[in-house]
Amino acid sequence: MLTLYSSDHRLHHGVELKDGAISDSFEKPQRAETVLARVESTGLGDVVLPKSYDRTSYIGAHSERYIDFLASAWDEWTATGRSCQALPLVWPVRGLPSAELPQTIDGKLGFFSMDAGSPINVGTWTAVCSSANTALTGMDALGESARAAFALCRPPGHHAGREYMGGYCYLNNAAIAAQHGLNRGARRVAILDIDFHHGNGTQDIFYDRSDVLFVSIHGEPGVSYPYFAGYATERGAGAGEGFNLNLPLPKGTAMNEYEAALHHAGSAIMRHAPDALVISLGVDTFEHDPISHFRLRTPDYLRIGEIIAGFDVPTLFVMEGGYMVDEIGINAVNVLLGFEGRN
Ligand code: OKP
Ligand code: ZN
Repeated sequence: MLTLYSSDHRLHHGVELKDGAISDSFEKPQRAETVLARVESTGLGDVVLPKSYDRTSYIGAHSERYIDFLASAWDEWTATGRSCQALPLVWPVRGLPSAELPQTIDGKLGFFSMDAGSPINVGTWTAVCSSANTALTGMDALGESARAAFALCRPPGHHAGREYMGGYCYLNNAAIAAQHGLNRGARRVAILDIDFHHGNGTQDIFYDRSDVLFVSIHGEPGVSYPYFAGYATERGAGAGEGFNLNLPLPKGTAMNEYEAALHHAGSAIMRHAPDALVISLGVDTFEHDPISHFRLRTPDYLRIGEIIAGFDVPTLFVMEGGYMVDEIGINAVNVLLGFEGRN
């Protein structure tokens, strides 16, 4: 399987508000480097650089004004005399009356975010574009008739909505790749999100559309981030009704129950008969993940890959979360090896 990877992800390294104190983000460069090292040591296949794409390739999944905001946020922030990372501090929650776009960067940061989990630094936009381009190049590989490809994206993308960042995410790499597949002739695409956290951003982007089926298996929102999306009752709207499938599972879920959910997801995906399948591949479902609450074990990831291969759809794997840095490489690549029948 071909892997797409750019070291430009290193240009982004952020802070995180953790237990009330500012510290180093769990979402750090070493994550992608550990996965790359495992791709190489297992001989998964060639590793190639992503191509470049212009900003128009991100539109469709995102609005133009959101992309403009991301591209200029660092300059607007530093123009106010600040040199630390940019973080939002105020949000337009229920009950606040204005939907007007603010004119200054402090207002824009809140307007275009769901939480304070996506800091903006000097290299963030370059890294974010390279991550999206990695996913786009992976979709192009499927278009050139590869059976599968692995977009080793960083930063992740699935919490980023049409007009907001959050949860370490800026551009929604999986959604951008899915839209690109449609632009290049796919009639229908499915996205299966197996990150521990609900892919609220991907759901947001395709909620009213029937050409993209979104399926997510995740920790139940009553007790798991992102808390405000991911219930089974969210089934899509308008033309998209029935094309959004949430499969929330309780804390402590292990492979038995997880596997049942994965088969359920598989039936929905095969019914959709997509020309391409995008997997939002998070391995924070691991038993020792520091921020999540499922109990999957290392060999379970081989089985997950094997089950996904059984859906028999050209498949693009897009890297999302996974914060147990020592094991993220082994677990993520196990999914790919399992998919290829190397288990
Ligand atoms: C990103 B991805 C929980 C804090 C949650 C944000 C988590 C973002 C996860 N104690 N902070 O889905 O892996
Ligand atoms: Zn996650």
